[in-house]
Amino acid sequence: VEVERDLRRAIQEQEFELYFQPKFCLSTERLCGLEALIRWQHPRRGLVQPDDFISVAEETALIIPLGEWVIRAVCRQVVSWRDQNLSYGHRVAINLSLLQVESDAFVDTVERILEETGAPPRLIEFELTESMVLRNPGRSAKVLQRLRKLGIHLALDDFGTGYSSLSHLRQLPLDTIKIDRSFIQNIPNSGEDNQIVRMIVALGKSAQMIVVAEGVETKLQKDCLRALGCDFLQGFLFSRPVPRQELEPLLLRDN
Ligand code: G
Ligand code: G
Ligand code: MN
Ligand code: NA
Repeated sequence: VEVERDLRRAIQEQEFELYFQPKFCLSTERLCGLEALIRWQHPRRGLVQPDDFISVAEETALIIPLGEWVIRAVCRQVVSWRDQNLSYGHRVAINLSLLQVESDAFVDTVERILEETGAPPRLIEFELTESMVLRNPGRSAKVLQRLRKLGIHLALDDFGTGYSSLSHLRQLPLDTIKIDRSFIQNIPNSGEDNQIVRMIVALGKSAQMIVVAEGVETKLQKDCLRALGCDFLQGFLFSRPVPRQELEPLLLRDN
């Protein structure tokens, strides 16, 4: 209850900030996209990580206004980078919660934010998890199709940790799959995990999807992923999530 009140106040006071984690393209060896990750700049507690407040926001439905703030902030940021000639063309991924996707107003809200900010939809990506889309596959497919029609890219996050059947996956209009970091952790030493990654890459390729590896921390993992045919990687090896001020020099260098 305490946290809920605090969170409600923080949404009003706009105490949140976006960090950005770059993605790296294995073929061009360049930065090729970003994931937006929310942080709470708390007046007393300092920087609070999402694991410490997203679940409360979900339980209290505050994720609806908070999630809307994230989408609007990313859209504004994309436009601001374009106007500064910084990083025009790097897509920014936004994590969604189940409650957002299940709310009736979601797609309309997204459409309104795109219009209001003038952000090009092709520079926006939504990340959803398997459990989110499989709870109600029929309905999810409809929501995802509407989003995709707007021109937004769609990614399946933490892939491999859920129970997606291939037939369900094929019915969803996805552009990208992100291999969960638990499968990346022990490559190249674990033959079993190498095989799993190889299978996910093959699955993604067969559906013309971009395959991203998450949680890449070592050069050995990177080389292994390149050999396995993965497209992009994301992880501490290339960059941690960083605030805008630290990101912009990287974008400039990349331009
Ligand atoms: O940034 P970090 O790696 O600590 O993120 C921890 C978790 O919080 C991740 O699972 C991430 O998906 C989630 N998360 C980060 N930002 C957001 C957000 O804006 N919305 C939602 N729903 N989840 C987020
Ligand atoms: O669930 P999701 O994939 O959205 O979570 C993103 C989270 O993963 C963020 O909290 C981010 O800080 C974390 N992360 C990003 N790269 C790495 C990495 O290389 N290693 C580890 N352990 N965590 C990472
Ligand atoms: Mn994510
Ligand atoms: Na993930």
